[in-house]
Amino acid sequence: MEVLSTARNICILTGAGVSAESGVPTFRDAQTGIWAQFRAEDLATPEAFARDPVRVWEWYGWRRSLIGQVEPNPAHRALAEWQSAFPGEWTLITQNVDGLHQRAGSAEVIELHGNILRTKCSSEDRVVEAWPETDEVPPCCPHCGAFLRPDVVWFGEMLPVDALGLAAEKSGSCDVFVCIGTSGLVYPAAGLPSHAKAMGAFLIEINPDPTPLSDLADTCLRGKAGLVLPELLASLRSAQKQP
Ligand code: BJW
Repeated sequence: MEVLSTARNICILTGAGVSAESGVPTFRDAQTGIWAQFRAEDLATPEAFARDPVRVWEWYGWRRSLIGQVEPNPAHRALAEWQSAFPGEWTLITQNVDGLHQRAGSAEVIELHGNILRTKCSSEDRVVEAWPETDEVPPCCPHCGAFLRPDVVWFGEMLPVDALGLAAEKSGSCDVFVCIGTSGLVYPAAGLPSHAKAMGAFLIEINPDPTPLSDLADTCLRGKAGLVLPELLASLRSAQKQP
């Protein structure tokens, strides 16, 4: 694709679809999605944690162990290879909390919704690396005694200010913006593609299914990220070899 071979500044936004082929369920698939089986209001809001911290802590423990058993897939690896070979400015923004981009070798990943593998204090917001062994569920912050919680962004919570600011800045200055495996329903992340487009970027969507972003996109590549991205990378490499 010519626009990608000539781009100087590329910005990528990924969502749960990129990790689907690793075996991590997406959120909104009608059959297998997390929200098809669990209610977000019961598990992914500050109010849910206040009501039932044990349930929320244990549910995240289950998801963390699931993620611990999977591996990055060809989509994660293709993005890491693309980044390391790219001569210009490259930005990878993810809504995913699973750390699979980093495990595949991507650097400086902007995590908009946190990381499920980190834990933070529910009162002071600071990341806590270790806490005394305990039978308490959830365990308590060793500094202030408040419950510990996963370092993810729940509905109704602000996104990390630095990450969102950097994501908005990079989206607004790229030549090409590529949305991969996201339903484009959750804001403010879902506003980044239209921001990029309004600032002049060429918008590409990679997703097997249409989304609200599809009408805005200049090109839609319909297919699984684990197939489309390695093919795209191979065609960019062969275009580079042409005299
Ligand atoms: C494939 C594939 C394959 C499958 N290859 N593709 C403006 C308008 C309307 C509402 C709002 C608004 N602004 C804010 C809101 C409210 C809310 C929101 O957006 N709600 C909407 C759902 C209506 N937003 C918030 O609450 C956010 N906070 C906020 O705005 O704060 C403001 C504030 C101001 C002042 C005071 C306080 C606050 C926070 C949002 C946090 C989202 N959190 C979650 C959970 C993270 C933790 C956890 O994992 O438990 O983040 S929800 C979930 O959705 C998760 C995801 O990151 C996020 C996005 O989902 P994603 O990645 O798009 O996944 P899916 O499943 O939706 O889609 C997968 C796609 O992949 C599909 O399209 C498939 O087709 C595709 N696919 N296989 C490629 N192989």
